[in-house]
Amino acid sequence: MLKPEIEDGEQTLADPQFRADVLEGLARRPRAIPARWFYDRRGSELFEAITNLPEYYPTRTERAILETACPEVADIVGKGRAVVEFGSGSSTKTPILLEAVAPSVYVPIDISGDFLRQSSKVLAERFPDLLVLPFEADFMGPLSLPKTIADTPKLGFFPGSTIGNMIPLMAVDLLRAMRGSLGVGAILLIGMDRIKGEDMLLPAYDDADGVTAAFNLNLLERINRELGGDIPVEAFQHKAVWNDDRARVEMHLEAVRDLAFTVDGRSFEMAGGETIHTENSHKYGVRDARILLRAGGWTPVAEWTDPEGLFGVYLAEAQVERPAP
Ligand code: AVI
Repeated sequence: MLKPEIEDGEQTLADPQFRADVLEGLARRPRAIPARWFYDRRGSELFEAITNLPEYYPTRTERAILETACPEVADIVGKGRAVVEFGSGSSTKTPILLEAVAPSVYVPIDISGDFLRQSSKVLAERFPDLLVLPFEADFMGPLSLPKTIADTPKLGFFPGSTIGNMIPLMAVDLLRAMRGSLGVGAILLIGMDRIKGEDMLLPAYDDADGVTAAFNLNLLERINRELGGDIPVEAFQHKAVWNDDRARVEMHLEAVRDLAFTVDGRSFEMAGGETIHTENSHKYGVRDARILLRAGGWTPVAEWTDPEGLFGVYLAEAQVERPAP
């Protein structure tokens, strides 16, 4: 049993952006709340549990690919780069890369300062000779990286297919922003989950033990706790669907009956069967991934997959732009 972050009855000070996103998202049609709000302490623990589920193939598959790919990455990019990881979290994949490319500096970027300091400490202990410079920031916006690494060639690292949680418009914006932060000549190592059959995709987002359901429903519990809501959580069910047109798995919270609730003093009504859209997880075929990278200003230079072709890891370079043929 995972321990809840805050005991029942205790209320925390809400992030104003969380309040705004929830109130606006519940009022609009279709209703939708950004997936970034899943990750309070409990949500992060549940996500960690998801990554170990038998149905959730992406984490173990990408880790296995990186074991093979990282020594080859080192051959291509050389040693001594500054590794900049976007949304470092508590990744178990980072040591695989650090072992292989022997960076001079490691810069993990994360919006959650606590999490960042904790995971940086663990890494610094494991790599005592490595300079670790944690950087607390929202990597979706423009970044000015520490001056210490201004003249060091950069290797960006963005594993986990987190790019898939953005609609393509935002994904391209992010790739361009990364290019701007890391500069021309930088290299990016990025993971993207591939398109595959629903028989494999849907269980990955709707597991038999209900961990993903708990992860999704925790958003409602967080709203109740932090925004003074009275949403009847038991009247919602987790739903995962494959949207073939957009090549993405969508997660929704579906009202199982007509219901009414308040959040932050605002009243909402939902009919039975209506949903709140909570996450998109886009999947990219090999060519889709290459086009996405190029649209974001990155030229693919190498790629790896697993024997079943479930997941893709791509190495791309921020080359000088050549807009016309
Ligand atoms: C973090 N992200 C890449 C996960 C995914 O697969 O889209 C989040 C997740 N949602 C449900 N399960 C996992």
